[in-house]
Amino acid sequence: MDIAKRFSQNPLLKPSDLKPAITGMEIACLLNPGVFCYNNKIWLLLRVAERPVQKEGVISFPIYNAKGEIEVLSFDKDDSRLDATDPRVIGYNGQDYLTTMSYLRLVSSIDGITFKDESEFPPIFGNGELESFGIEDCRVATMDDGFWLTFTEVSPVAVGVGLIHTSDWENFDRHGMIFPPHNKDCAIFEEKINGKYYALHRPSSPALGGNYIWLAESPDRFHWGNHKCIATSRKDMWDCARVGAGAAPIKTEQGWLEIYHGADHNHRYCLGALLLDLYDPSKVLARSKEPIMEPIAGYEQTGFFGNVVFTNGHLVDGDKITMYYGASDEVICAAQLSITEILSTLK
Ligand code: MAN
Repeated sequence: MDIAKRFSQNPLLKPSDLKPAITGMEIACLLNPGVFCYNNKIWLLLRVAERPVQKEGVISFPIYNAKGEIEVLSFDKDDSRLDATDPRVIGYNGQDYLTTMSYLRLVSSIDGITFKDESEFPPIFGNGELESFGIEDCRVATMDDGFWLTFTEVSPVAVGVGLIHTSDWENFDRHGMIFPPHNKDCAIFEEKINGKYYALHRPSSPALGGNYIWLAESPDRFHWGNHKCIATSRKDMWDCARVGAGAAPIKTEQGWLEIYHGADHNHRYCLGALLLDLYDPSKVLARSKEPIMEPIAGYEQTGFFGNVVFTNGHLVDGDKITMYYGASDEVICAAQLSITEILSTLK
């Protein structure tokens, strides 16, 4: 059952609301923001996906070249070596590329509804070989020693998880790739458990196994080990093809509550919940049988890549979760959920 109360103002942000940050590009999509509070304001760290304005008969997209400069590649649409069936990915002659280049960008708000561009804060662009196709879907863990950003690094050799630390959103310490390929959807718990840091992450195993949610622990957030698989995809269910963590788990009296995404074989993305033991988060106490949110609004069904609700950021105030999410991989929306109500669906 869908229990998300969508904001009547949705979508809160669409591509035309912002100016492209890369010269000569247009914004194709706004996606999946990280969320945090800073300086008495609510902030979204948006994933912005840009590409050149598309010309008739040609598909063109940006990459970073070896010198770290943006370069545009173009293929004729009728070239038989081209596979452009998925709007997100281009296959050409055995090599995969992305149709857009993603980077991270800050917007802020007083009321959590109207967001304004924060152009005095620099966007975070992909940097170096492992991010030459861009960076995506950043989770922001707010901890007593600053903000810990985990995001997807994309390049021709891999999809993995990168880590950045910042305290002021102007100076960034890049710590490289913390979860090697193929891995994404990494959410760090915002406090230690039994003296250790924990994170959810999503490796993919191409042979045995699949796209499952794992738990890892760390003494310092840079070195991760003791990996355990805690949630697999489930045959014939709404999350039968892949699952992945959303934002940092929410501490409740009954356990750590994690809102995660699951997709089926038609790439329909819904959200569900996991409840993890407070003292041993590798123990799954409960899991949604049915989604708690499904793509049912028009803006969630039609867009750059339709039938998607995808979240990796929220604010919690008592029982109330204000969840920000990407709809149809194109616009930014928000919805409210009650922790008590989510927990009651897990009984
Ligand atoms: C993947 C990621 C997300 C995206 C979904 C739906 O999980 O690339 O960023 O929102 O697919 O396309």
